[in-house]
Amino acid sequence: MKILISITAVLFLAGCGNLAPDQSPLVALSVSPERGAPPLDVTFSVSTYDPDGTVVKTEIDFDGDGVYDLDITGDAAVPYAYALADLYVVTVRSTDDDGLTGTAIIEVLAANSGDVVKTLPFPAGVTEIRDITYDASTGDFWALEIQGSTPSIFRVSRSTGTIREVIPLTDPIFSLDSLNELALVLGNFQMTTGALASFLYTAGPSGAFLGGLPCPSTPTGYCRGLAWDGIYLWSGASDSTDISAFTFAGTVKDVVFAPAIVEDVDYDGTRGHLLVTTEASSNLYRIDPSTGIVDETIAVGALNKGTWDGLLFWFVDNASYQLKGVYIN
Ligand SMILES: [Ca+2]
Ligand SMILES: [Ca+2]
Ligand SMILES: [Ca+2]
Repeated sequence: MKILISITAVLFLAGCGNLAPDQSPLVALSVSPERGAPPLDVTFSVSTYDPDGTVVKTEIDFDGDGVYDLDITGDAAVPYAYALADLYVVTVRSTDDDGLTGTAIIEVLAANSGDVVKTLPFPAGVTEIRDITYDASTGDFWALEIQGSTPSIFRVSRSTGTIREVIPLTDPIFSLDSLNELALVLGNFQMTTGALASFLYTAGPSGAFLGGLPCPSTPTGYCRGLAWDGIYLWSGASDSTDISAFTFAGTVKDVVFAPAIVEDVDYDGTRGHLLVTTEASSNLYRIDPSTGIVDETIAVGALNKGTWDGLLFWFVDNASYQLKGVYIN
């Protein structure tokens, strides 16, 4: 269970006597269960404490709209029911006898496998995103964009969809082929090209071209999808249902088979599984790379390139100019 505790008080050392400033209340918040199918009954556990006074008010916003929905008296177990599928941000705020506040925030996910629970609009001016990849170090996405013949990679906020950073791919080699897939690998960007050359390209953090190699997952076609499992790159093929694991030297180490020609491949590091979309269906497949078995088939609807963020599978919807986060149980 995730417990978030906010500490907004400023603590002066003992001995400062009455020079110590007023201290804010502390709030501890947990929820059980954190996720499940709607209608979802949960119980929040709230506990508050004011180091130098008393907590006079505690209130809870169940749905993240900024409006507090309920006043709580003292420490409490608060039941609540979420009827609709969504990713809810819950805030508890306590106020002390000096009028200072402390807050704690927690997320509750009410969803069935396959539900789109979050959408983000494309940033202004962006009309096509080729692929996105999640960056756990920042909690943001990297997106590959082509405007005319000028490709760029940009970092976009997972919470708002706004652009935080743009990396132009100015080396002429990037404009020669159709860049398609994007993966973040050890601080560099790994991309595949389209039908022309079937290469994998590497760009450094500044966008400089660092090298390339022929797509190892197919001798005659091109790479479809690209994922990094911490040791190997995984990619599908345009001319078979193979999904191959290979090294940067191009040595294929393993092959599993998708249900159809692959659209995209990503890696769920929590379960150690591949997440695969295909051209032929609107399903998302969870494949165990050690056995090649499809462990789960999730009907999602229109799918395209995407990425896994540890909770949701996000895919690019170039028809509606949105990034869509799908819950997978
Ligand atoms: Ca206080
Ligand atoms: Ca509310
Ligand atoms: Ca992808």
